[in-house]
Amino acid sequence: MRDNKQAWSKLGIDIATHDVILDVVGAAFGEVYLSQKDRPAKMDYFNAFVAELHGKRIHELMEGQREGRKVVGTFCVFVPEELVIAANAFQVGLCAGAEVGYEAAEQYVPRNTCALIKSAFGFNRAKVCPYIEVSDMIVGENTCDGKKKAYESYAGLVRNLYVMDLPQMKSESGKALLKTEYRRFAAELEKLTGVKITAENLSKGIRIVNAKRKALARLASLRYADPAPISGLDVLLINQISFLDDPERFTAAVNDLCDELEQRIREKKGVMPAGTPRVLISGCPMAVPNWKLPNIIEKSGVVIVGEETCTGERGTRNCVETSASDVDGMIDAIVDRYFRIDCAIFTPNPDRLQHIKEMVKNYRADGVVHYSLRCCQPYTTEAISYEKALEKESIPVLLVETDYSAEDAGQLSTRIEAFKERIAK
Ligand code: BJ8
Repeated sequence: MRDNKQAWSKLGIDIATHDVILDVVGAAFGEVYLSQKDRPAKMDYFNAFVAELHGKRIHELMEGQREGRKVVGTFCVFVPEELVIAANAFQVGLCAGAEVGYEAAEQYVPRNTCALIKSAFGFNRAKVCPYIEVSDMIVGENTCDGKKKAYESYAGLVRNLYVMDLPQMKSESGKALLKTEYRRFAAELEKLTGVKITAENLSKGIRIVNAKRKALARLASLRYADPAPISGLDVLLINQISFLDDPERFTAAVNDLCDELEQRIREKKGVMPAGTPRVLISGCPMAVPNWKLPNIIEKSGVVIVGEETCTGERGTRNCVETSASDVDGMIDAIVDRYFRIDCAIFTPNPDRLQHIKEMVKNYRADGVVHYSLRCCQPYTTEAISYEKALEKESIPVLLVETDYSAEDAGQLSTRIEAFKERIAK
């Protein structure tokens, strides 16, 4: 019998505060997720994962550590899971999706820092994220200014912070930098785990992560259908879980769900009626349990059919090419894949706008809700020119800037209602 509290105590979790947070997340999950109508039955796997968010998976990671494996915690989709798996380590995304420990966080980062960064500090200071505490190494990355400066203080708060430099331009020298950094990361992983990265284990890592991406791409393509066979809320949840779950088990669960969705499409069974206004969400990532905006959108009778975010297609599209047979060639193929991620930290960043347009077409979206976290310079800045460019092509856009608090929920719902009127067929 698993004893969660014993495991959390071992990790130094503040049990009392953690209990309160789990209660709040559990209640929010019931209200946001379990209240949805006509959910696919195979969502049960993902519901169960949430019920055990800090339980079963943490035990698995700790069990792995007892067998000598290491845990690598991350905050960004630029960290190549293929290398982590090759080094026989676990990769997990870290808690950064709720308003927790802000007062303590503001001792390290300014008040007007985006919610995601503040939350990462808050979870650490409040000692309520077992994924942070179980990590043998945490990877930071030089992406936006907020993150890159924040890691300077974060380094003093966690056991083993490793910072990866990342390019800011899609140039030859930018790509060369990414190659250098992925090789340096591979060497660091070898040092951490004592496992040499070989052609054999790296091709296994590539195969596992490619399979996960293919399953998510399959799921995404099923959302072209009208009526939409699954809600945006559910797909967001699946994407959030993809950062935590065992990749092979997760892939099987997603493929299972896709089988059910294909059947639903044949039967024309949807989560909302055919003809419901459809939107694409584009912008900042939504870390678990940040479900605020999608919940407001779908509760207003608009269905989300795609996510151009790092907890959506930006993070999962494109597989690593598999023709290389040596480690160097495989790392090159990994670089090729990741260098295509069109995060707003790149300048200029025309691929992202192009991708939004393609998604609008493929998913038959009636409009785009652009979501930025307050104080996020890269995404709020791109939002301005993207709105103009999309509206020029008659794609309606709603710009939303928000955070993790519930304060603006009423105002957001009013704006979504008005947007719904605008895009209704
Ligand atoms: S690849 S989007 S996961 S950096 S919201 S912290 S950008 S101020 S999260 Fe990201 Fe990697 Fe890019 Fe994706 Fe800064 Fe903006 Fe905050 Fe952000």
